[in-house]
Amino acid sequence: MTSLLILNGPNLNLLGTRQPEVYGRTTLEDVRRLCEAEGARLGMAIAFAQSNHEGVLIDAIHGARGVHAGIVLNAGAYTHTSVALMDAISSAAVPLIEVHLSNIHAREAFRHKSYIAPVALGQICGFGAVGYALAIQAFAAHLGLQSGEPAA
Ligand code: CA2
Repeated sequence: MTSLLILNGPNLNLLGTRQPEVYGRTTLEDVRRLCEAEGARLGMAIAFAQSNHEGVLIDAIHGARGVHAGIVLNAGAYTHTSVALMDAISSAAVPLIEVHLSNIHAREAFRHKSYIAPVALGQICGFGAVGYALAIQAFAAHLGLQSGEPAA
């Protein structure tokens, strides 16, 4: 079965517990369940991980090669700083979709820069946890999988 890795970066373990005005009340466990449900609907296995450590995220990206058909990455604040993550994505050569809960382009200027975007298939931001489901749908289309829904 086609498999996707959903990878979450620093502080996202706190989702739903702090700053609900920015990130909502959905927890990371809720996001995991949403991703697993969307994967099941579209016929894809979902692996889900979170780390606060840049090197652990890099190892996960390297380890995805030959194991997962794609990666959905919310790199958190490393998005705006990490050339190392960008290089890992380039060298692993596993298709990747960048996701953010918030609309990073409507926030502080330092969040407008993404080191991930140039090496990603695309970026989804501003739709909260739904963005993860949209990224899984985008992978289903990109990989040429059936939606599971009867044609209209
Ligand atoms: O909007 C996103 O998904 C972000 O990746 C979230 C990052 C932020 O640095 C990016 O600019 C945009 C922050 C993740 C921290 O998550 C928290 C969640 C709840 C409480 C505190 C932090």
